[in-house]
Amino acid sequence: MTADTAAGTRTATLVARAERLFPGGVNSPVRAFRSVGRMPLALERGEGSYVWDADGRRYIDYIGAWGPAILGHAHPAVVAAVTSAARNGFALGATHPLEVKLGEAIRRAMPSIERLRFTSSGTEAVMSALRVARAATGRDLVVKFAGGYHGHVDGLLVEAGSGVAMQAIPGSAGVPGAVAAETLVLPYNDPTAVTLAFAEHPGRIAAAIVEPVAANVGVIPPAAGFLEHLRETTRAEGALLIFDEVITGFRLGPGGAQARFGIRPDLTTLGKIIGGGMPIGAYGGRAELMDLVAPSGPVYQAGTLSGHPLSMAAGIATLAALESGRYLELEDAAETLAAGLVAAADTAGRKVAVARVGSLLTVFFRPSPPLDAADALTSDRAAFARFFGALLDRGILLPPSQFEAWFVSLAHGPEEIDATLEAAGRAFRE
Ligand code: KE4
Repeated sequence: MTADTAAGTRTATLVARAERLFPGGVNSPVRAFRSVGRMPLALERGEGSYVWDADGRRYIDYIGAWGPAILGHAHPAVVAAVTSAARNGFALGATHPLEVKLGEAIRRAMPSIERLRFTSSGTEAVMSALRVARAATGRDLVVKFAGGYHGHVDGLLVEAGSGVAMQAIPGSAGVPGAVAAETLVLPYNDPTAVTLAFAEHPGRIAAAIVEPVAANVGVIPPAAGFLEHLRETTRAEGALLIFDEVITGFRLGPGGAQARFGIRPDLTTLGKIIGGGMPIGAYGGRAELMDLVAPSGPVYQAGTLSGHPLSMAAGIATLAALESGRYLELEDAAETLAAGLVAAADTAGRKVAVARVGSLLTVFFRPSPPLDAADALTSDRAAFARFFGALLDRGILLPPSQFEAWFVSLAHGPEEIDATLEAAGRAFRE
């Protein structure tokens, strides 16, 4: 045992070095564990439903790389596919056979995607889909929903403005007021607000972008009729409907949320699972919309590493391992976990609400499941932080925020679910 591998010190040393390198010591804010008041982990290995930190501690993992690891970490078929692709070189700078293979697999699974383009992140996919929508309609305004997270594009880093105009205000430093004002922020699951927004701004709204299942305020399912109303209203008003399926795509089933809820959006953004854990994003939809994109049309969008062969290889192997029967297994595991969490909380006399859609779930520390972001924000974050810490200390790693989804994978078997429920029962009682 060398000096720096005593319990916790290698992690502490790495975190300290990272803090001198990266803002907050991380390359993405949520990894800093700020909202749970614990020192962040440094994870250096994942296999199946387990991850190991820099001091060799093992955790059952529900972060799942924030969605991509639906098969579990380091799935042999995915590792083999990436390894073999790597032997042929990395990015080669022209169309690669693997891009065609993954593109065709996505189109087969999601028929609304007649044409698509790969990017290197979900944010780039969203930025590009918005640009296509504005070009296609000649309009500037975009509707999003409070609590929806669509990556860090300026126009969507906004908060609801006050006043009847509904025009947004910046939600981040560095976002110009004029850019924010091109976005309208509405309450999720509120059809009346959708009708009012279009009535308030006739002929000016290019698109509405929505997470068909909200997962960035914790999991909030669409209320009955909400997505249908959004589809009907955008169509009637000559605006486009963009489904941001970066999380739900290939998570809720092979056809994503659009298949589960029977809604055909005009454009869809994807990410995470389609890259199998490698950098990826994609946007696509109706052919006449996507043919507006350069070089076939006037909408410019580009990317050095778009369609990267190793991301394609990981995505192809992941989707191939996800034939429909596996989704039933996922549903069963997640339902067992959710039901067990409800029972464990009841036994401990804890008032929590467990929201679940497919293999996405959130334990809200509030008495009932939230219907929108405003509801979710009333959750008891301190109680969640204590719960997070109690589970972490028992080797269960949850996403370090009340407002994220737990990602159940095909590698979370009965043993891992039982261990999680055992630890949760003790944590609820603490
Ligand atoms: P990326 O640019 O992070 O690849 O994708 C942005 C994005 C777009 N749309 C939705 C619905 C998303 O959830 C995301 C990113 N998700 C977060 C997790 N809630 C990524 C985690 C992080 O930011 O570190």
